[in-house]
Amino acid sequence: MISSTDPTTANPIYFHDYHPTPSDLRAEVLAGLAQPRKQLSPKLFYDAEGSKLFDAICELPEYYPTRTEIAILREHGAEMARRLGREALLVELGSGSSLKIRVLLEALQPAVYMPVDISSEHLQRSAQALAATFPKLEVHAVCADYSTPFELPVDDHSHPRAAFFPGSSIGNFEPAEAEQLLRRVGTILGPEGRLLIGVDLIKDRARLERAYNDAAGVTAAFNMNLLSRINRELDGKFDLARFRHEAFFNAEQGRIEMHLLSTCDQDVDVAGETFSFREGETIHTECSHKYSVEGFHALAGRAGFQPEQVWTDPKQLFSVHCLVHRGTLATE
Ligand code: AVJ
Repeated sequence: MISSTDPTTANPIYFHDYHPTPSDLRAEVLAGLAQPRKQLSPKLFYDAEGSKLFDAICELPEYYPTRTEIAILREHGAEMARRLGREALLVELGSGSSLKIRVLLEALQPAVYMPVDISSEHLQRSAQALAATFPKLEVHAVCADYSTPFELPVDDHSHPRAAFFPGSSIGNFEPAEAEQLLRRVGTILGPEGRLLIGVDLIKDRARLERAYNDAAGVTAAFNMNLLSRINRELDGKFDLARFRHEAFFNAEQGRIEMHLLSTCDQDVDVAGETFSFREGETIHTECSHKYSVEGFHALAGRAGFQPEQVWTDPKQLFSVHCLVHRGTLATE
């Protein structure tokens, strides 16, 4: 553990590095492209360029989730803070949008803030910035992959425990994986710990599809950047003019799917291997699951959480849930 000695912040930042296994990009890409239905993980979107494009997506008029969630946090922050309790230990899963966490920190004023993020640089930068604005806050930055099991670096149960998982990031997981992830969050929180989680709501197809097919083409660029990244980092030979972005709502599965569609029959070399594409064949790059309030409550219940309160916006676009961890039956 390293504690920062930055003289500009009164409060020290403790940095806990669990050395999340550096994902082997080459192995992952080759395995994904070798599948009968080609697929790549949405985690791979977020190189420096992809992270910039994602920030731009959050500003798009069609992409309602970010601004709607922030509005819900602003409107109901005080009530959320009462639910989560005074002097809390607040864990944030993914240290993403700094604006959301700032709104919550202001309302909640926790004793300890513990962002968990896989990217060491991003984590250290945002932890420093937050420590500077909230000088009374004890900050423990944890570099870890929250999609795999890990323990908190403190064993102190004197604070009520709370976790914040914004952005509908849970939507990237298949429902069974999402349940498993929530179970692990429950283990970290312990009995009576609370989870504040942002979940995008099922709504009319047109609005959902517009959010992933914006007029300015930023989402298309974000999706296509995965091919550029493979070209840059793995000596890939993707011709970007022969692929296009595709995003649609799969109503049966309740999710937006993003794909990269080959516009012709072609062979593409990547890292010394050749992959054939038929015209119209796709690489599936992302699932973004949407839930009704009831549907999400059912999932949370299976993971050992009991719904306490849910806040939505007037148009019912997005939901923020407060769930309390009750633990699961010993027989499970
Ligand atoms: C960060 C996974 C919540 O699914 O809406 C935005 C990512 N992809 N536009 C989402 C995303 C395309 C986003 N999540």
